[in-house]
Amino acid sequence: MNDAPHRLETGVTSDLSGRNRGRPLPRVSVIIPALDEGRSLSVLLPILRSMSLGQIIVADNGSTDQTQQVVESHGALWVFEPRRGYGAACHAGMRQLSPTTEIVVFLDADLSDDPALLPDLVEPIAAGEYDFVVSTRAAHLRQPGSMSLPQRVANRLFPWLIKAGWGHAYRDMGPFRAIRRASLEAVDMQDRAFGWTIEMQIRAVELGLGIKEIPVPYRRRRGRSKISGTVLGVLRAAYWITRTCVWLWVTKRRRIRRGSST
Ligand SMILES: Nc1nc2c(ncn2[C@@H]2O[C@H](COP(=O)(O)OP(=O)(O)O)[C@@H](O)[C@H]2O)c(=O)[nH]1
Ligand SMILES: [Mg+2]
Repeated sequence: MNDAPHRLETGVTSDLSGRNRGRPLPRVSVIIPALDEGRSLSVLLPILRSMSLGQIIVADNGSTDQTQQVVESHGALWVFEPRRGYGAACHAGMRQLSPTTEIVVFLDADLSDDPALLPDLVEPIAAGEYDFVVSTRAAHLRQPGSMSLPQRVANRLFPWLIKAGWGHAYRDMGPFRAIRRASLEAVDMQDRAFGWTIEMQIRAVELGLGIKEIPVPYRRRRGRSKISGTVLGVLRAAYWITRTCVWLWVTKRRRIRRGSST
């Protein structure tokens, strides 16, 4: 705890890199969906390597930059997934999980989230208190410009929809999240596109998982946005998130009619 704090670009400080030092996390594996993120991965991967995680898996849908070389040169596992999409990449990463993995962390490659906070997400699960820990991009910790307008709208609208449809009040849909492996398997993720984060959150509610939200700082991404920073990306994400909500709602109604709970 006396180690020099890790200073974020937001000006917020966190001493978690110090807290983690000397405490390996061999049963924790991190999955990073990445598309042309070689530059940010060259900063992100050494930080993750210093945490002695079980596996660092980077799932790539055909980057044309140095992503593969950067991943391999940092001793992480590069996984190629021919089908485009955030969910397809995360799913490809899940297929590579080692049998010893007990907690799975999902983290974007763009350095918007501070990887030094990983132990904060993992600890409530390791302690047996929760099954699913989601980051909340807290307004007071956000670097100006780190979230686009569509992202800010989505981060109000969709949690409201989840509250209306499933009764659980999430504050956000932060991509940085940790989940017990057994819970992830029970969740049985179906989305292969951009409904991935909301599907996990809704299914976690349906399954009655212990859910915790942790406020985190959020920084302006490095490199070019693939989702919320482009018109096509926003339309695609809005379509898939809405489609996922509708599909889960219909499935839930059918289950209720059949009289089964999950
Ligand atoms: N493998 C893969 N990764 C993707 C895809 N789209 C986005 N990503 C990655 O998913 C993360 C989030 O994407 P990003 O562009 O930051 O979205 P934003 O935060 O909404 O602007 C980043 O690590 C991207 O590289 C995709 O189709 N395939
Ligand atoms: Mg991003």
